[in-house]
Amino acid sequence: MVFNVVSSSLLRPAITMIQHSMIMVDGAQSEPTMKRHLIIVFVVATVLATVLAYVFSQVNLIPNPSSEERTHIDYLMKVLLIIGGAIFALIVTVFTYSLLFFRSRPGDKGDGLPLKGYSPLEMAWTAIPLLIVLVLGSYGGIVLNRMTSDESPQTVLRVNVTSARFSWQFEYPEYGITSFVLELPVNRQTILYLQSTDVVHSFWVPEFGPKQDAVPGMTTELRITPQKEGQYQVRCSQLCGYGHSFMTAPVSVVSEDRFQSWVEQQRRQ
Ligand SMILES: [Cu+2]
Repeated sequence: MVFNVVSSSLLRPAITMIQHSMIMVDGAQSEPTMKRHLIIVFVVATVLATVLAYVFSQVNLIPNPSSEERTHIDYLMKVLLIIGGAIFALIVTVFTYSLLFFRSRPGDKGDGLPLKGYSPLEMAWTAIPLLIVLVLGSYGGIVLNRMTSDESPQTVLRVNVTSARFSWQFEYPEYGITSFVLELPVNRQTILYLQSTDVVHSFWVPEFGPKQDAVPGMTTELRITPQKEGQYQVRCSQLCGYGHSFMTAPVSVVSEDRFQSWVEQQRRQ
């Protein structure tokens, strides 16, 4: 009910403006005035969309991107924000402008013109969103495909990750070592095989980007290609009990040489 009242009071001026623009197309009303309204709306919406696009392109929601996967996700996120910002700008401008210039005057109790049967408008508002969804969906699919495909088997590092309330353990099957520190060579794809011995946990290093759940009874995979040497931290990102917030483990991204000497050192222990 409340929604109906709000939406009809908001929608009516906007629909009136669209109707006026339709009449303009039909040539039945003063063209210059209507054209001017549409140009003003277009200019204001474009300026607002440009400002939002600039703000969104500068936004860094999670600091310090440090993996190839994170770069793809951040880029996708910015494209989504910029397109969403343009749609937001258009809607807000049309609504605000309509409320200012096309609101009903005191004493005006009449209805607006009916919109039914205006095919070009209906086709446009079906086709444009469909196109946007298809393009963004395909782009999302391409990013997902990149993030889930393997690089050459010779270069890939495989690590078995075992999560348990409230710790992480990392096993390197190729080297026969197990560690409580996740040591990773820089610029090399690592495939993490995640398992849980009790409840659902989730592997997340914010700087690396994607998360993946560790589910009891199955093995899930996560691919990470670290791009910056440094110290990071795995956090569990599924609430898993009273010690959830302490369920962290150190991550160290090092050069290939230092990784090899770490492996040697671990083997000797
Ligand atoms: Cu957990």
